[in-house]
Amino acid sequence: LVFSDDKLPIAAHTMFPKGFMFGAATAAYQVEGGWNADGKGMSVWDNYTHEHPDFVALNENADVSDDSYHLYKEDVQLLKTIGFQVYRFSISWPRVLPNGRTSYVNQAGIDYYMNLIDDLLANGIEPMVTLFHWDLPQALEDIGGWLNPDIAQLFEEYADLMFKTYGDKVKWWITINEPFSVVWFYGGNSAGAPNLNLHGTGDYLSGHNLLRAHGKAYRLYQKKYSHQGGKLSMAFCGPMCQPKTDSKDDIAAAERCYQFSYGWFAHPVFRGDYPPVMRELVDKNSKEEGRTVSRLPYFTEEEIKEINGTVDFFGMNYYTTNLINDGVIGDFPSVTRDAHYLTSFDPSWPSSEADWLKIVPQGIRLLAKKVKEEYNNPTLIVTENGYPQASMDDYERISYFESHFSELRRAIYEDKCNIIGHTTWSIIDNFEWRKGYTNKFGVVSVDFNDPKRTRTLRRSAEWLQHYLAMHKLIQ
Ligand code: BGP
Repeated sequence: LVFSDDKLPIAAHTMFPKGFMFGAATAAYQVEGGWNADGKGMSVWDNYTHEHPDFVALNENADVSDDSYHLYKEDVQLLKTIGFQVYRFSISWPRVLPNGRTSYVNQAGIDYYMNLIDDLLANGIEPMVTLFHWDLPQALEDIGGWLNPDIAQLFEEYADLMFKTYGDKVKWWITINEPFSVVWFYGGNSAGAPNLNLHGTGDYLSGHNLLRAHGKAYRLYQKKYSHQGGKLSMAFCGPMCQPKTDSKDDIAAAERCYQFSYGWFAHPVFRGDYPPVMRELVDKNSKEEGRTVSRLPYFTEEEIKEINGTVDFFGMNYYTTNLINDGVIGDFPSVTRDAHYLTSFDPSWPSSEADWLKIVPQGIRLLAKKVKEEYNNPTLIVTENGYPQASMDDYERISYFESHFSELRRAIYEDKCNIIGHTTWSIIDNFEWRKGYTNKFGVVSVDFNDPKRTRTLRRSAEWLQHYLAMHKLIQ
């Protein structure tokens, strides 16, 4: 595309503002493979998929996956070809610290990420690094994982090493990816490893320690590494919670749904404690169950000081919207029982190849607006957003991006949300957790039957290439 500035083919307001960053995202366990290469330790996902192969669709695991451990240079070239400016990837904690602890460092793992970062920078792509995207070292799961309060300090020590090693090159850090997903791996809806079923207790306890870990890592960065000038956040998640009807009860239920997902983690880091409605309901239910202590732990004064004000931007993962109404299923303790809401989909929302992902573009705008109102218009980056479609002619994915970009621009121009970037999930097809390789989120397809894991651009990659070229013209 060669347009000179004064011949921009489309009106400026149909584009994103100057400086808006486009990128793509992946996570270590989902793309790297090399599960035991060069001294890497075992993660909970390695362990769980080996011990329970039927946990994942078609009994797959990510032992090899995209083999990005060996083929990362191909990924970087793909990012460059499409025109992405940012690559959000995660570090595998057990690849750099096989036992989870800094007492033994795997130099080959350290080198791998250094090479990846250097290759990105050499190609003009900015790294955005997630420290924990679900592949906890098995050695730490063996001592209780996120249920063990000691994990906060172990995470801080791991983060310290990462900031020290990569911090002069990495300016964007995400401590924890989707803490609201992680809690289900302990609280039980069989979503992921270690797949514990501690309903209504393990979820709150793991969430508590995730927040403590994040707080410690943030404070450490402030104290020791602020000269590096980086920005830190979490990648928060949930569906957009839309009231099913206009009734007062459903509106309140949708609000509870938000506070028990995004709010669970965002409220503490922006405001210093759990959302009041969460505190109130879990305390009340715990009492009614005859417990002397609440299932939702309390932060100490010191922890509140440590956690309050520990995000430099809001990392927002948005895929879809749920309809929410007031109601409850079951009578045993659980998060959804505490939150007292039921979910459904509007039958008019088109479905994707993943049953949980309905296409609701306006949800991304409504969610951004909600975040603006809740936390005083923070800087916001859409850290994940994407669509599963296997076809090489993936026009539905193009339409998904087109419509979501359009709603995001409305959030920026009309609602005045401070949104500065978007990273697509994902650059390549990868191991989608329990769905294995059956859901394909890549704008680039990968042939998993081919030992070379050949990567081929889909139509959506070509569309993005043009879109991003256009975006660059106004920079
Ligand atoms: C997000 C995760 C990603 C990615 C994505 C797609 O929740 O952060 O790692 O996997 O969901 O969804 P799924 O893998 O469930 O199909």
